[in-house]
Amino acid sequence: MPESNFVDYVKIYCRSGKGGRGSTHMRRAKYVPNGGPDGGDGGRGGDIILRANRNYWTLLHLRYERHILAGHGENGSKNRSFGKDGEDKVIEVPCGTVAYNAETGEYLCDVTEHGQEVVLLKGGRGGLGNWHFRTATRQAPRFAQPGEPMQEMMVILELKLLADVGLVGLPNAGKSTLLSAVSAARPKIANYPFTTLEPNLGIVSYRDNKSFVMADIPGIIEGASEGKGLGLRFLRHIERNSLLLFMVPADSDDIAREYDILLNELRQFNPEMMDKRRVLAITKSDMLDQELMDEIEPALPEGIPHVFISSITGLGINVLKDILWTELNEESNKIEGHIERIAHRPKDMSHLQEELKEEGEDEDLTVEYMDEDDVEDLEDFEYEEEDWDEEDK
Ligand SMILES: Nc1nc2c(ncn2[C@@H]2O[C@H](COP(=O)(O)OP(=O)(O)OP(=O)(O)O)[C@@H](O)[C@H]2O)c(=O)[nH]1
Ligand SMILES: [Mg+2]
Repeated sequence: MPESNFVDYVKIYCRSGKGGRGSTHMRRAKYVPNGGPDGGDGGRGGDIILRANRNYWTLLHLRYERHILAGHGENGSKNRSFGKDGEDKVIEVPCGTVAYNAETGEYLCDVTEHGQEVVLLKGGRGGLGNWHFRTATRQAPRFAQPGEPMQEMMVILELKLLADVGLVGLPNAGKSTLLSAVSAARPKIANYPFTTLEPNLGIVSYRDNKSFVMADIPGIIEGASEGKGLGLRFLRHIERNSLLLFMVPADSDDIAREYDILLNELRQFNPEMMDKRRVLAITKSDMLDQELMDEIEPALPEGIPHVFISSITGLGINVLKDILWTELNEESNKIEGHIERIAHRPKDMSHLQEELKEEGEDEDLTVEYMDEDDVEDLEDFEYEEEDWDEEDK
C-alpha cells in the first residue's frame, strides 16, 4: 500500500523548557561601601501548546517532526536583570485532535475549535534571584532559587474528524457513491470491498445555502472492533459525528441482520456510540420496484427512520437530506453540545502496540530524553553560590 497522506495518528516527543536559575550576584562597586544582593530572577521555561487550526486536515505535517522542544528560560543576572523567557512551542493541529500520554494511554486534552489552545506541558517557572531573599538579619543571601525543571512526555496525537454525519456500512454498501452524489468530494468507487482505505469528508449543500459535513469511512465488517478488516482504526472518526447514517444495500440477504452487525461493532468499540441518532438508508434501491419495497418494509428494524435511496438515479436523495437536516438540528443532536458530552476514554494500550507496529511509527523515533547539559543542570539544582563579581572593583 503506498504511503498515505491521510495521517490521523502520530507519536511525538515533547519537552517544555526549564526555568532559568535566579542569580546570586552580589553588587560591589567602587565607592559603595555596602554592596548587596542584586541577583535577578530566572526566566520562565517555554510551554508546549496544542492549537487547533482549521487549515490543517490531517497530522501529516507532524509525521517527520518527532521532537518538539520548547526553549529554556535564561538565568537571572546582576543588577536585578531578569533572564529571558524560553520560547513556547505551538503544535498546530486540525480541529478534532486528541492528545494522549503514549506511555500510560491517559487522555490529556483535545482541541476542537479553530484557535483553541491548550498547554500540553508547562514550562518551569524561573527561580527568584537572591535580591528577594534579603532580610534585616540576612543582608547578603548567597543563594537564589533554582528554576523549575522541564517536563517531558511521549505524546500521541490522534485525529477524530469532526463531521456532522458519519456513514456506516459494510464494504460495498455504496457509501462513497453517496458522498460523491451529494458533495463535491470524489472518493474512489468500485465494485469490490475495501475500496475506501481512508476517510473522506464532503460538504453537502442543502437548501438556502445551508450545508453539513459528511464523513465516508472504510467499510466495517463483523469483528471490526477486534481488528478484523481495517479494524477499529477508522471507527474513531465517526465517534464524534452527531448523526450516523447506516447504509445497507437493497440486495442484502437480510437488511435487519446487517444493521445489527454494524450496530454491534459500534457498541463494542464504544458504548457511547449507542447514544447517537441513527438513520437507515437502503442503498441501490434502483434495483427495486415499489412492490419489492413494500415487501421489504415490514422487515426493517424498528425505531429508526429509514429511506430508500439510489445514488445513481437520485431516488430518495432529497428526502434523505431532509431527514438528515432535521435530525441534525434537533437541539439534542447539535455537534457542539455533543463534543462536550463525549468522554474520551484512556487508550487501550494493547491495541496501541499493534497499531504502532502497523504504522511503522516507532522505527525512526529515537528519544534522547535529555541532553547532557540538561542533566548536569538538573543535578546541581541545589542553591549554589556565585563568586563575588570582581569586575567592578
Ligand atoms: N445500482 C447501484 N449501484 C450502486 C449504487 N451506489 C453504489 N453502487 C455500486 O456499488 C459498488 C460499491 O460502491 P462504493 O460507493 O464504492 O461502496 P462503499 O460502501 O464505499 O465501499 P467500501 O469503500 O469498499 O467500503 C460500486 O460498484 C457502485 O457503483 C446505487 O445507488 N445503485
Ligand atoms: Mg468507499
